[in-house]
Amino acid sequence: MKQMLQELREVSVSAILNAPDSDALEALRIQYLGKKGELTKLLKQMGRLAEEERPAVGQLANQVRAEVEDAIASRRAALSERMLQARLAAETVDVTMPGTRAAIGHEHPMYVVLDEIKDIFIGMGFEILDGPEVEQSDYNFTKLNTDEGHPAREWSDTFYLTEDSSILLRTQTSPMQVRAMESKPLPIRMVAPGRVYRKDEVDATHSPMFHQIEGMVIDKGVTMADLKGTLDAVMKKLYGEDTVTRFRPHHFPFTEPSCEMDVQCHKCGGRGCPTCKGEGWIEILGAGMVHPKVLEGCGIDTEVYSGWAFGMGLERLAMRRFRISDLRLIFENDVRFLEQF
Ligand code: 2U9
Repeated sequence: MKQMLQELREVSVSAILNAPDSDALEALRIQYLGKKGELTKLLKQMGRLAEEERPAVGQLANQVRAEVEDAIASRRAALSERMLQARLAAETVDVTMPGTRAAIGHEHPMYVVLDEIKDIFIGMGFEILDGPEVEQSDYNFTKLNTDEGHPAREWSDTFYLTEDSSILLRTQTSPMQVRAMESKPLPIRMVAPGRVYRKDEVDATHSPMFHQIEGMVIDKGVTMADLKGTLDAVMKKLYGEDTVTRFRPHHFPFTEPSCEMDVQCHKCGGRGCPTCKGEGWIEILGAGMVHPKVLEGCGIDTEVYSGWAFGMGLERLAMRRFRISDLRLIFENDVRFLEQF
């Protein structure tokens, strides 16, 4: 019996330690330790032994069982470690392999120009504000000294969202200046870029949605000289230090006095050429001193404070800068077009 147990120990431990995989190992466990296993069978025969032999054989049998169990545990650990290593080797990612690049498009030329303008104003101490494209008529028109009956408020020109004309798609980013005056402490130096909407038929120079950048300064003792000096400095930063500007009188409901600013044609130096359509000057923006009625409507004391504001269309600026002839190209977002800038 002792010899059989020792033989079983040798044969089983060697088979277990050489089991090729976990299935084979499990089969061996059942073969030796299972209910009908070889060790179990041997133990059942213990009854046939002489009384005095039983303790020693029993002890040996327990020792064999423990050794077989240890062998199984150690082989199981070795096999699972080997499996882990095999998986790690098989699933390794070679980070030095060239990847497949995702098509990420191209920055839009209009945003190239917008970013430059924003940087210039930030450098001058202005903050950039963002606001809703769905607005109240009050903020889009009334508070900007554009009362009911004004042609800009016509249903044919503006996208109204309610029958009573109280909610609309903003036609200018000016409501942001009103909101700033109502909510921010003075002084204010701000620019508001964003989308605006007007009922226009699409052609080479018109679109029902376009972009503006507007700006405003409110402080003590602000005059038209600040307006001219600041906008002239912005144009020199944008178009080069030799840029020449001029201001012409104009009319806007929300500014008084109002003006338009031109830059001298860089192509002909003001003599007149096809680029400036023979004018010598190219119109860039509208501006003016914020109308006292607008200031008062926002609760600002016009005895103490004054301000200036400007507005310009971004598409036109980008078209001029990159010599884009048709506005529709700006909105098509064809990557073959965008990649040229
Ligand atoms: C407040 C007070 C004054 C904003 C201004 C213009 C002149 C202007 C046009 C340029 C081309 C619109 O995109 S465009 O069609 N804008 O000429 N905008 S002054 O003046 C303001 C704004 C807000 C409270």
